[in-house]
Amino acid sequence: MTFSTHQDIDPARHRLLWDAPAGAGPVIYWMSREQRAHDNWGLLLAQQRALELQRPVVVVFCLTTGYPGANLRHYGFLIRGLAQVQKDLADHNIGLHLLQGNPERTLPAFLESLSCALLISDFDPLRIKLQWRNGLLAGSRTPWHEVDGHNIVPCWQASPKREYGAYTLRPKLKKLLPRFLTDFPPLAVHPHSMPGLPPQSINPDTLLGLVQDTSVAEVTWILPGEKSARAMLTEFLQNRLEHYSINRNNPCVKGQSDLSPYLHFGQLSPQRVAWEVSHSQFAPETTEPFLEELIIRRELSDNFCFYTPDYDKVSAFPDWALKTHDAHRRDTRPYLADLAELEKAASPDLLWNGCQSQLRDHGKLHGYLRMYWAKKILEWSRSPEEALDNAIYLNDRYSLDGRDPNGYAGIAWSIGGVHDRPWFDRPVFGKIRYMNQNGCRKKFKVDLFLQNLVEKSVTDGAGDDSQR
Ligand code: FAD
Ligand code: FO1
Repeated sequence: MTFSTHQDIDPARHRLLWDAPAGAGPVIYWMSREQRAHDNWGLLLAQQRALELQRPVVVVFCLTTGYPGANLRHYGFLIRGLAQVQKDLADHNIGLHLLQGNPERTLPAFLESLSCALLISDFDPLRIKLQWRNGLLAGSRTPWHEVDGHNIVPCWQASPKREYGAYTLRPKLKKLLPRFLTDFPPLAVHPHSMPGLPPQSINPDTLLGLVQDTSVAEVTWILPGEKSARAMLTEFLQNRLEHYSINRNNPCVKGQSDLSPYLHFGQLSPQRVAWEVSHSQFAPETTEPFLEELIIRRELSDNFCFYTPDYDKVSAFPDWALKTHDAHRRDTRPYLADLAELEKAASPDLLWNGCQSQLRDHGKLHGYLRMYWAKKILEWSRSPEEALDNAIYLNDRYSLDGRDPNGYAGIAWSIGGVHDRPWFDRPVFGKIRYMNQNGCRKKFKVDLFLQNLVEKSVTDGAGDDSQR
């Protein structure tokens, strides 16, 4: 297989973080957000540079078993997916090396020991990733490029500032999409082998034994890894894309793609999804609603986190939302929930309890209900601060796709009016957009949703590891 020429990787997809003379060893790709062998701009750039320099490519992943908010459910998905990436990369003569521990502690010695020629890493706007990156940059001796393999239009190219909403980001993305929404070149079998670094073999069961928080079980309805992700995409294109706009807001129907866990762990490229959808048999009117979510809404979330360092704090809310929250701090709440009650799905609201059960047992709450779930937490909390903390805690702990810019933006939208506008003033919510159960009853059959949930928990085996 021949490798495509340099111009295949648009230089605007990456940026130089640190300049220094190249070492004599391999090009190293530090995989983190993009956990896949294919359709991965970071890995493709590493291979391109290694071919120019006639060097091996080494991939390294730093596994921190105490990643904030993560537990067995998430590590199971991550580690089982990574084991598949390792095998796939081995078939391309590229080793994936796992370092256990915080990258700031483990990565410098690894780079040094191999005389790294050039380091390539994944862009990620989340705080922990910036801490890792900035900590490492302080002592860096290696030339280092960062690649945005998650956004179709690289986050820093799309906009130089925090956007007000989808309506301000959309035209900017649409202008740049013809340039960036391309197909990917294939990953080649790498011609230069890495001497002196014995191949590793990831054993998921051994590694999962190291996970600190084992209190939330893995789920079995979705299989981890790049192959399963592609199979889910194919199934969505064949069976569900056509009716997405009608079905997506109905939690009684399987109308969404269910791709978010794969996208969160980087087991599937959003650009691959967008490419396949826009080259499907369906007319633009059919595919547009899905692409609006996948591209505009998702990239708006990265824009929010990238330009808002306090993206998970009330201080990230717009001024009008801060003012309206202050004006309603003393309003009487219809019910005051504490975190333990919420976590147990023991509120007086059966629909909310159903949402929380789906999140807790299934590991993914339907998209429409996520808004209802978060807005009720606001209504029942002593303050917007408490509401935000509890919603983020529960989402990150139970959702397979949690700990993601989409989650921080979605919760900030629901509780703090981020990317939204002021609505009519009402108790507790102030001018934050209101939602209640009557609204849900107009949209879908609430009782059927609750009944399906009970039946599903019997047949699903959610949390039952014996089915793996
Ligand atoms: P589909 O409807 O099939 O959409 C395909 C993809 O488009 C999604 O995987 C996602 O990448 C993107 N997308 C869809 N809706 C949105 C949206 N509103 N904002 C940004 N991107 C979107 N998404 C997460 O990935 N992780 C989270 O933790 C998360 N938490 C949320 C919390 C709240 C309170 C709210 C209101 C939304 C949250 N979302 C989150 C956004 C959205 O609900 C999910 O992305 C979607 O339901 C995932 O299911 P799917 O892949 O089947 O979606
Ligand atoms: N990224 C890493 O580089 N190392 C980890 O050990 C790690 C653990 C982890 C656990 C749960 C989770 O949801 C994400 C985790 N990530 C880890 C990061 C992840 O791959 C994504 O980059 C971000 O969460 C999305 O921005």
